[in-house]
Amino acid sequence: AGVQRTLALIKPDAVNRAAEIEKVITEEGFTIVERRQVTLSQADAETFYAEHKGKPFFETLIEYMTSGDVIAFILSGDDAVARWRQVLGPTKVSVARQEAPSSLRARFGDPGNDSKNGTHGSDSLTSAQREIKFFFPDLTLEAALTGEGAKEYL
Ligand code: YYY
Ligand code: MG
Repeated sequence: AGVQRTLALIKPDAVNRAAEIEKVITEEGFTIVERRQVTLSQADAETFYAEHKGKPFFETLIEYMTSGDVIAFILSGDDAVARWRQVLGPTKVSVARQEAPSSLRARFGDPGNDSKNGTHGSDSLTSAQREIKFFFPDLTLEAALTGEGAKEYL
């Protein structure tokens, strides 16, 4: 797939373990191009997760995502979109612990609450472009995707 950029998030409950998660990011060969810690408003969270509006878990998810800061990253690397999803593991922490015990969601998620799975990753290049723009609106999309003018955290 070549070099891609993807949007990674550390969700509220896992922010206190950001150092460990960032270690995994770099050990897995991704470059952190941009990093930003933010508090999402209700409207922000609803926009970010608009595709899930109306689903039974939506309200819980929005409440959770606004319960504390999140840390957003633009990650760069070969086949970054699919490879970051692989590092995350399955959506449900209980499943992740069974099927991918070394995955981030197995390690940093809360198996008691499906919303609290620790980390997020864009599910496609199209989503990555939308999500990068959402968290880093001050970068032009081209800069966000090519790295021109971007900071590198190495
Ligand atoms: O893309 P991914 O994060 O792996 O899962 P999605 O199906 O897009 O769901 C987004 C988000 O919603 C998920 O990370 C946790 C939460 N969630 C939930 O609370 N309960 C579910 N049954 C499914 C998802
Ligand atoms: Mg998703």
